Amino acid sequence: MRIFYSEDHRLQHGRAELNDGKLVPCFEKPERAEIVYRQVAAAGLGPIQTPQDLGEEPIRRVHDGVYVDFLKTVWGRWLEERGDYDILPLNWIAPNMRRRRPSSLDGQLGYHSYDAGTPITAGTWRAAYAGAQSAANGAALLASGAERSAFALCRPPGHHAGTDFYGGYCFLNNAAIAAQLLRDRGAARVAVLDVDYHHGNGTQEIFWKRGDVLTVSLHADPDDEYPYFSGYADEVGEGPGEGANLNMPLPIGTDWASYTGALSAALDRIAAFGAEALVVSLGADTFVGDPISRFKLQTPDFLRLGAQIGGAGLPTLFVLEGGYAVDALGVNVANVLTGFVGR
Ligand code: SP5
Ligand code: ZN
Repeated sequence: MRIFYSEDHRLQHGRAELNDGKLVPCFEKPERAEIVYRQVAAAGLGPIQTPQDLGEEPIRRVHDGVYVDFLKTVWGRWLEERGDYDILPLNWIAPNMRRRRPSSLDGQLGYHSYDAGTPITAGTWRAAYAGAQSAANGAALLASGAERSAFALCRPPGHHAGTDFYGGYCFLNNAAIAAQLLRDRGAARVAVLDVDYHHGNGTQEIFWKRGDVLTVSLHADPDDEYPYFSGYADEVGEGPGEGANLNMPLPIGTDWASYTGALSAALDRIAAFGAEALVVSLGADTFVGDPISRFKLQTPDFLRLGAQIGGAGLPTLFVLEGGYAVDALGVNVANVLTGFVGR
């Protein structure tokens, strides 16, 4: 299994996010990718390489150009107008307000975001860009037929980022970029399976009206968990995309015994769809020890999770998403990949 990793992820190191009414140190921090790197190397999972630069085109295939330009330039504008501290938005659009893009910095920050937990720093664009390149490289490798599986060790994560918005620690939707690249390089139908604890609302939004990319997400019930306003079972897609989105909200406290049945149903749907390639949004925040999540998967369960996904028999790209119990994150992620390759 080929692994793609860029050290540029370190350029994203936000100081604080808003949690329980306090600014607390960011859960999404560089140590996450470092420990995953060490564990996949230790597990002998495959050669690890720095991604080739495929440019902005694969990113612009799923993200709005105005949004990409905003991400590239917002730090410079902020530094000049405000100063050298992390950017957090503080104004959003309520119902009956206008979805009109203001010219001001604060207006645009609110327009392009949806939470106060996702700081933009000096290196955010470069880090997110490098992560997107890892995902695009993994997809290109699968599309070439040279490998049946790959792992994009992306940081920051991506599945909460939509066409023109960021949030949930995500700026560029790495999994969506990979799925689109697989489509562009010949796969007629692609499935995205999201096993992160949180609903992959960005991925859902990007492919909402598309019938060629099936999006399936297993996650904590949004009635009681972030992102709250997306991820319900009755969200099925629209137009040509109707029926090509499947949400499986699961109760707080879900353990492997109940998770595996839901995963089996998700994989059945992917098989019925006729996907030629699979992108897995791999969050390990379903782990019992995760500091911000409330599922109960144990470390050996991640081997089972990987093996079950491997049973689908599809060319598969894993893309790293969440997981905040840093000490266990490396082993949990490596276990998924080890289970998948069948060792
Ligand atoms: C990629 C990913 O996993 N993003 C997750 C973003 C979650 N952001 C909201 C976290 C709020 C945690 N609040 C926990 C309260 C515990 N008292
Ligand atoms: Zn998550």
